Amino acid sequence: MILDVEQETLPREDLQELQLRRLRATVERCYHAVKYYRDAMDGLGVKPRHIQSLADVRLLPFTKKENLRENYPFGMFAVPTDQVVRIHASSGTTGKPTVVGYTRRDIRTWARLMARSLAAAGMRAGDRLHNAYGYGLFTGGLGLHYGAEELGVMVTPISGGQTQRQIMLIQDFEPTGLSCTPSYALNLAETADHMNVDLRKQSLKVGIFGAEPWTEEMRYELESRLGIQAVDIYGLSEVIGPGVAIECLEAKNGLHVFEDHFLIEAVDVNTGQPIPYGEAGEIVITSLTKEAFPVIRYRTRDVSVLDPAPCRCGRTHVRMKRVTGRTDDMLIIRGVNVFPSQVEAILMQTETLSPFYQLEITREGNLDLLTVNVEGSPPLVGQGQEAMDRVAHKAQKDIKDFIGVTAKVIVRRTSELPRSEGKAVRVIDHRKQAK
Ligand code: DLL
Repeated sequence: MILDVEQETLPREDLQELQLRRLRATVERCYHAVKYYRDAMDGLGVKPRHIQSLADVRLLPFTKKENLRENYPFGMFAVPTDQVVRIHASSGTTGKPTVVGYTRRDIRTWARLMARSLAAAGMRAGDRLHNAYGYGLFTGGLGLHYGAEELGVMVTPISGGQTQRQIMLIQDFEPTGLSCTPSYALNLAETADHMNVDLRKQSLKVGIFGAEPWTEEMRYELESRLGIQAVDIYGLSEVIGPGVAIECLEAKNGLHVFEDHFLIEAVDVNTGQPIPYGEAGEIVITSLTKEAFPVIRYRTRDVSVLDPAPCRCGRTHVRMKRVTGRTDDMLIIRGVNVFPSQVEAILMQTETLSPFYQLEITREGNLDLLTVNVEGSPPLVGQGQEAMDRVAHKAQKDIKDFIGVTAKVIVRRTSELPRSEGKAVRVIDHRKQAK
């Protein structure tokens, strides 16, 4: 059984009709139930009745992370708190977290979206999911969990950590699906190697990886080390959690956005003006069915490209290219913009390097220095320091040639860099810590 398949293959016109109906209802509700939205719309002179077509969404104000923070904790809720049955929150490295709420119906909607996500990844009732996304305020664990149960999949709610034990349980419970961050999947693969367990010979067939940027090179690495097909899943707590978009197993080429529940736009990061299909822009999302925490034109700060071309899987929903990173994760090193994932792609093309890496930024005088720490593969480390330095030098040159940024590459010995249990920390910015 593939759930709600008729929603995913709707002709565009029917889909847009549904979206408009839902958009109008959402705007109406936000205007009357949330002071923030009413004030913001009044400020622009926009009333709910002005929304006559989907393009009219552009009349509406953007919502930014700071607007959610200003209304901490429950000020953005569109229902009384006694109708809220669940809270999640994004970690908030600086100050207070961003709190989001769900009604009973929201939880149901989310579970169905996640069941559809798992179905798109090829999972079916009777399958088994090893769910190593973190449980707690983070939406990953419970999001995947409810979706698995909805689809009829047996789920192991293992969360992150205790990695050796996870390898044992994968052998014993014989899951067909693995869900976790790509960096944790790599940690699992390495731990299995240390335990002399060949994960390729185990039951796993599909990996559902997301919650952080990753590259095609990392996909190849994970697929070959785990003996699986890996698909990319995208979402954010402010919008619902995971369940906003996922790649289909058939094409594994861009993430289908669940457009019956989310209206998606790409805008210019600086001007907020719409960006045409096919060009990179900041993803902006309006929820179409959420009750407790609807969002209007939420600026995700994630950069992607939208592609409306039909997909071989038959879905008509627009696809977004994998997210290379958040605008606020973008490093500007001596005037050159660089996302950590671009560095990842280059490191992973170098066979003698391992996929474990971390970037450090320091300031010397007026200059920002980017240091790329990456572990060598065991055979390279075995050849000694000189060989490691040679590979470092080559990677440094590749980074300069392909990204245009000057970096210092240091090849480290095995296990010198931290292993991820959830979202990997890719950048340590000593400039910020010094402030
Ligand atoms: O990471 C929700 C999630 C859980 C998605 C499990 C997928 C799987 P937050 O903690 O609020 O929510 O972080 C959201 O993570 O704005 C992106 O910057 C980043 N992100 C999420 N998925 C991807 C992805 C969850 N597939 C933020 N590729 C988002 C790149 C991603 N970045």
